[in-house]
Amino acid sequence: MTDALTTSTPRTDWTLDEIRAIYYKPVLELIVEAAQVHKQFQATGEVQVCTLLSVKTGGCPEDCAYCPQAARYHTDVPVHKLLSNEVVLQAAQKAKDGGSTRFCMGAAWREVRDNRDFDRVLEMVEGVNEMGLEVCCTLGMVNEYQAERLKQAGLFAYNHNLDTSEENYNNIITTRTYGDRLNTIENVRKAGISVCSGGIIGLGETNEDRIAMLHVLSNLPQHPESVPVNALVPVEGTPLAEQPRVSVWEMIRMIATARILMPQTMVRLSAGRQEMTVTEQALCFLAGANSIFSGEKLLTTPNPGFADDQAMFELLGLTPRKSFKTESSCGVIKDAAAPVTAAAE
Ligand code: SAM
Ligand code: DTB
Ligand code: SF4
Repeated sequence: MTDALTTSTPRTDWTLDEIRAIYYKPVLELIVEAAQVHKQFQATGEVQVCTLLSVKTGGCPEDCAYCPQAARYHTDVPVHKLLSNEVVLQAAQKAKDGGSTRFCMGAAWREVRDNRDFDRVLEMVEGVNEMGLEVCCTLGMVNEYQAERLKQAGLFAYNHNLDTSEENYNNIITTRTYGDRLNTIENVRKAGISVCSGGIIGLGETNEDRIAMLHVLSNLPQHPESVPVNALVPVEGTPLAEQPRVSVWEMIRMIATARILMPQTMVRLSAGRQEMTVTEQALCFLAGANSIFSGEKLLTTPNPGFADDQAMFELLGLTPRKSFKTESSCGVIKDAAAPVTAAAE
């Protein structure tokens, strides 16, 4: 096995056994190893701050068992049509003022359609981009042409999660396939947009499912530039409402393993922070997480606000990562607006 510490090009040929050997290490040993990889490939102490906004909420035709926005489940999430450009830009400004450098717009869509709503989202992308924020979207499936239009409008990153393993996928979502997901990721990659793809733990999956998902992510032709690790936020009315919360040690294991497998990727400690103490989050940063969502809401559920996160950064000696830094050696994202990270130098 090639040691992640001695390679400069990220490996995309990890075997399941190699991943198992990392994932099942004694947790403190795993944290130390991930911290070493982190120190070598990333600017330690630097954390990217992203903010989410749900631009179109609820009423989604899909059956994702975790999701409060699926029309078929009876949750308290109010349905809302596409927000106006003005409201979105105001929210983006607020995020920027709060110290966020990436603004991610989410829509409860199965897929992008070539209609007026998409044209309006493209305008939002242009507007947010002009504000100097890294603009990201998560709109469901996209084809090559739509990905290209998003790129032209100035989209920096696109989020489309694998969510879980291929084996577990049908227990969670039946209205689209794993292949559909991979296809969208490929379309985004082809358009030259930064790929953000990760998953959720706490869905009732096994450790083997988590390992299998990390196997797919780390063996994509190019690693995603960012990998969000979400802890399920169980929402009343969804089929997974009664799932027990995952322990922080499980988050740490996922984060550390992702860090070792994908050294140059931003690993995002995503949903689930609201329930975590600062000490627990510190362990996640130590294990290689270097990105968070900040702002009082994720898409529909509560999340720590800017002031809380600022206090946490001060306490832990963390600094927010600047906008438009090179995220990896993949060469997709090139922007000289700010110096590159120590890791990429
Ligand atoms: N509709 C689009 C899609 O499914 O790609 C974009 C929005 S969707 C809400 C984005 C991601 O949020 C999902 O893929 C899932 O990983 C995550 N997510 C949704 N509900 C969640 C929950 N209750 N807990 C944790 N993560 C969740
Ligand atoms: C991601 O991986 N997590 C974010 C973002 N990408 C779009 C979404 C989390 C959603 C949590 C449930 C909610 O707030 O609705
Ligand atoms: Fe719809 Fe996305 Fe929620 Fe699935 S995760 S139900 S596609 S909004």
